[in-house]
Amino acid sequence: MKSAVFALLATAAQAAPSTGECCRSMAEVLPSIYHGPSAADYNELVTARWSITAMQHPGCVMTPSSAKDMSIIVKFLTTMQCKFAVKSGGHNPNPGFNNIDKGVSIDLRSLNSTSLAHDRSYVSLGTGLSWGHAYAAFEKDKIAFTGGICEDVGVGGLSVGGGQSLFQAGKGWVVDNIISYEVVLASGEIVNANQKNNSDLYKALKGGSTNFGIVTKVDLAAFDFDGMWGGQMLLALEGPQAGHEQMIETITNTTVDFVADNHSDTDSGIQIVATYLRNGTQVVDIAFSNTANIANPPALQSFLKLPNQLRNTNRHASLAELAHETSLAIPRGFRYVTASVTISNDKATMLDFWKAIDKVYNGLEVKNQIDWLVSIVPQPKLQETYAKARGGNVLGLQDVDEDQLVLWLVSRWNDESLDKAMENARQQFVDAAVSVAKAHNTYYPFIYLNYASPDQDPLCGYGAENVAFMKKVAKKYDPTGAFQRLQPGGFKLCHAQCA
Ligand SMILES: Cc1cc2nc3c(=O)[nH]c(=O)nc-3n(C[C@H](O)[C@H](O)[C@H](O)COP(=O)(O)OP(=O)(O)OC[C@H]3O[C@@H](n4cnc5c(N)ncnc54)[C@H](O)[C@@H]3O)c2cc1C
Ligand SMILES: *[C@@H]1O[C@H](CO)[C@@H](O)[C@H](O)[C@H]1NC(C)=O
Ligand SMILES: *[C@@H]1O[C@H](CO)[C@@H](O)[C@H](O)[C@H]1NC(C)=O
Ligand SMILES: *[C@@H]1O[C@H](CO)[C@@H](O)[C@H](O)[C@H]1NC(C)=O
Ligand SMILES: *[C@@H]1O[C@H](CO)[C@@H](O)[C@H](O)[C@H]1NC(C)=O
Ligand SMILES: CC(=O)N[C@H]1CO[C@H](CO)[C@@H](O)[C@@H]1O
Repeated sequence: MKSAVFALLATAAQAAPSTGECCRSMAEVLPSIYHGPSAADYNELVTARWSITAMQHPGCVMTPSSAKDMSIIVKFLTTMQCKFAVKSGGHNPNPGFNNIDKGVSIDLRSLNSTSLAHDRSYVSLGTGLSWGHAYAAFEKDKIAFTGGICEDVGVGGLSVGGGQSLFQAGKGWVVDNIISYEVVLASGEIVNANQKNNSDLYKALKGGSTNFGIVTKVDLAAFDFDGMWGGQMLLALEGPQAGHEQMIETITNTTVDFVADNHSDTDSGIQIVATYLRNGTQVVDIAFSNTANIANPPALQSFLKLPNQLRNTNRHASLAELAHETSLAIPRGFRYVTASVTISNDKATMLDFWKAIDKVYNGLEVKNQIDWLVSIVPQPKLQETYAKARGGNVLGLQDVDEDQLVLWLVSRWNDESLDKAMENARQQFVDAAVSVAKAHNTYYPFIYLNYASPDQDPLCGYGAENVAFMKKVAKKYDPTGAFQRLQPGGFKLCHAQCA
């Protein structure tokens, strides 16, 4: 195998090769994990994406099942100068972020190993796993770890993008719980990045996304866990006990008070989703969690008393069950846009934010063809304090001295002809949120990369110092800039236009 690889590399074309040449080489060196357009599973592989906007037509798909496979693939692609894309859970909806027209698509689905350290202090997860499968795999061991709140989201995307979990207040970002990354560099070399070895790469990967290499495995801090309490409460925005305006104000007050006052109960969490459906239904969905398995904890009492309740599924359940329930509201099969803005945890800003984005929504001509979901994701400043113990990250939040809220737009539709209008609506959402926050002096430049629209610049949001650091690390581990030039998907350092 090895000599065949190098023989092919030696004859690789000097000029940019065609997709056909790249895929023929892939088929030749790794036939058992090669899927060309005529393969029976090609269509399933290229459509395995959360949003239809992410579906494209690569020349071929590779499904490496080991770091060694990945090393051969990457070495080949970088030597031949072939374009490629990388996909883990496939949840990023931005066109081209996890997929590619022509080019080689690398699907991580067969990197699905799970193991528990002898001392139970960490799990090792292949980066092609979904979080739902990862949680379920360790239920019998009574072990849990930070990870996605929805079941289908991939280990890969969260491990290099940040990672918001149900353990946010108590454990911090997913990346702050990663003990070691196994990474394939542009040269094909397989390295570990952790606090001892390649510690600069380790830090840069914690938020730096697709700029350094392909992560094949993570060691993630784990802890004893035997189930939790949580579920969802559905509230009518216009109902018998309260009208729209009063509901918005009450929910806003309750949320901001919770985020401000309840760091002491780091086991309890909430996420608010205002949901405006195409049929006119307007509801607020609140996802609850108590990871210490305490039912109706004091910290969440004020939410449990909110008016206009339509449904309440709170109960004792497993992490995997709750990850399943949370996923139901944002299923596959639609075209989606997402975007995100970060603000301080402030009531007045939030009230003006709701007004401003209702105006955006109500101004859309296509209201009856779209669903419009706006999430409020608490970011207690406490969550940023965990980074330091493992050598920091590049998110630029370590010195934040106030609680924040991440505002996340998720909007969906079916008809491709609405794409432009929805990209516009997404921009209007961002503009409205930013201008309200700036007016209240509560705007913060951090943009959660995994929620960002392609028009946003989350790398710059990490701050100039982190951008400079990431550029240095990218140059060291990828001196020819292969991940900048050959993997167009994702937010790239070479395109970061920081003010
Ligand atoms: C329904 C839904 C629920 C969500 N819930 C959460 C949540 O609970 N918490 C949260 O933090 N975010 C959440 N998100 C946002 C999520 O983090 C992003 O969508 C993220 O991009 C998904 O990761 P993925 O692996 O599924 O996606 P992919 O689209 O497969 O990957 C995302 C990006 O990361 C790159 N990438 C993936 N794996 C690797 C790797 N191993 N090495 C190098 N680069 C890689 C890809 O090339 C791509 O550019 C959610 C999104 C959706 C749609
Ligand atoms: C992991 O991936 C391999 C290769 O695709 C597959 O055969 C196997 O069934 C997967 N294992 C699990 C637990 O999904
Ligand atoms: C660091 O690298 C050395 C040499 O390659 C290796 O022996 C050691 O196990 C590595 N340590 C960690 C924590 O990865
Ligand atoms: C919300 O909080 C503000 C400021 O604390 C207060 O003035 C207002 O009355 C509260 N509104 C509701 C509906 O609780
Ligand atoms: C609107 O759609 C939702 C979800 O499909 C459904 O639950 C609800 O009953 C519908 N409402 C109306 C008024 O038709
Ligand atoms: C505003 C709020 O919800 N405060 C609660 C925080 O948690 C304590 C106990 O955990 C409650 O007593 C407060 O009411």
